[in-house]
Amino acid sequence: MEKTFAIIKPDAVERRLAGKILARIEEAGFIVRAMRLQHLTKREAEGFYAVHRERPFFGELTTFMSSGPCVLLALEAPDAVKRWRDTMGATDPAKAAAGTLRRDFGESIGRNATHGSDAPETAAFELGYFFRGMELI
Ligand code: FUP
Repeated sequence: MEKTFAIIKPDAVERRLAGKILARIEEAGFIVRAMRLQHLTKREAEGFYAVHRERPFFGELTTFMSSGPCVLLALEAPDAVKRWRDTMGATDPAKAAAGTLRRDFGESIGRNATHGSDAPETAAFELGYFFRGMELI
């Protein structure tokens, strides 16, 4: 079993899609191991996305991610990192495959409903950024 880190982003929580997305997560075979609703501060969003700080969309991204509450999740499944990326689909909802969460629920490349770690090392950093060890046993 592997763990990955996921976010139901502010655009989806605001549109009351968190329940539908959680149902899709469970139907896709993931076990929810930790979960919390949290309205990130701008600084917390900047720390989370620090790898993107030189990108032109960094300001917009961190303003959006701190614009309302998110659902923070630790998901477990065999090959969870890749499986969750496949379940979400491509970053841009217009390019995401049919049946993926971003295709079904994303509004734009920025407001794309969900986040998922892109590699096991990233998942370790991101899980540790938001959850304490005791929450993940
Ligand atoms: P992903 O791993 O699919 O979330 O995509 P990236 O790591 O490339 O980008 C992180 C987030 O930045 C995306 F979820 C949305 C945002 N983004 C933009 O707003 N504009 C872009 O051109 C690229 C990404």
